[in-house]
Amino acid sequence: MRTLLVTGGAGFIGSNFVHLAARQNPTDRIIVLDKITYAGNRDNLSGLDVEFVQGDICDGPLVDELVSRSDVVIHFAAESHNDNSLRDPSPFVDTNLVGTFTLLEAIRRHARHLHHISTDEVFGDLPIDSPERFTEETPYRPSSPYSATKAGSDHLVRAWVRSFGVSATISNCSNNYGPYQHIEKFIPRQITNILDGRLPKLYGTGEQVRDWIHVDDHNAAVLQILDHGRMGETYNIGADNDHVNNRQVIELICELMGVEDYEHVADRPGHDQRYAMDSTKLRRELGWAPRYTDTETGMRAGLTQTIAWYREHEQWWRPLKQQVESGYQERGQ
Ligand code: NAD
Ligand code: TDX
Repeated sequence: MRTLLVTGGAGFIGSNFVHLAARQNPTDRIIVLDKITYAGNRDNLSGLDVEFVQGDICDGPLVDELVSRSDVVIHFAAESHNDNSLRDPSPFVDTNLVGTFTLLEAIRRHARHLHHISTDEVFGDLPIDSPERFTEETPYRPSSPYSATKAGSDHLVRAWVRSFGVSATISNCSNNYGPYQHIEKFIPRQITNILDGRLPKLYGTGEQVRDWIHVDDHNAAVLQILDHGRMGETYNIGADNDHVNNRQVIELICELMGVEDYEHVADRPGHDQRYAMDSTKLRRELGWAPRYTDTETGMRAGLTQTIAWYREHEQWWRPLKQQVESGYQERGQ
């Protein structure tokens, strides 16, 4: 029996992880540490037998006490939205850098294991038509305040491994979609726009490519790495969806929801063009494979399930909708 400390476990990916981990390993104890920022929701964990602590990963004494009672820390907590980081980078520096540093120091003191959740965005972007993919060896070249602070947090983890012998693994995953994703993000924003009678909003021409992966596939990989990953190693996670651009995703959502129109809105400044992950290492070493694979089968199935979830959980997203859209409207998006 292990005790898992899950930071950011009331957010999108973290709460899906807690649901999956509780199902897969019912004897594990789970503690969730979450500040409940605008992106967190305690109800995402309702019905689960977890210890929930509302608090900040930058709070040294609190983090120390929780780490001392845990065997493994799975670190999801972050400020996660690029558009917000362009408006105000300050909480990104606090949570993503100072928060990760605070956790690492507690993990070092108590000799626990850390799994750090990171992103493909640390590698920067590729040209739209490039056949290349990011590997674990690709040099870091982050573009936005969000991705720069995530890159910094990865560097901190590797430095603590090398300098202090901390036990840690890192995973860098591509864009996730699925239930409980905040409606500021691309896919749930468009689904809830349609449910709310608004037009879906595509930034610029929509040629940009994101390597979409269903959140359960991401979290299944994290569980594999926790159980079988090699100490100090990094694993890329991706589902080979790097042939689908934003325009095609919005058109697929429209098709699945029975509408035709969407509108082009102001582009994101410094918009990353293409992300594409090479997850060969994870597949070869740990035998992981995504269940939701290419556009025609996997992504269509994943989006259908996600659309149904937002349809059935209007009470979850409705209170957020007006404020999120007003914020975008102010920026012409
Ligand atoms: P999210 O914004 O939905 O959730 C973040 C959670 O962290 C929220 O519950 C929030 O309350 C909590 N939090 C924020 N600041 C905190 C703090 N100082 N102390 C404690 N809790 C705090 O984010 P997400 O999309 O679920 O992303 C989770 C992780 O996965 C992040 O590290 C992100 O960088 C990474 N990631 C996300 C994606 C994606 O597509 N969403 C892809 C790859 C990696
Ligand atoms: O309304 C929109 N219209 C639109 O065209 C929004 C919100 C986004 N977009 C575009 C911008 C991106 O090219 O869709 C793409 C996806 O946008 P986001 O959902 O904001 O994701 P992205 O910026 O790619 O970052 C995501 O993936 C990597 C997560 O938010 C990060 O946390 C993760 O690290």
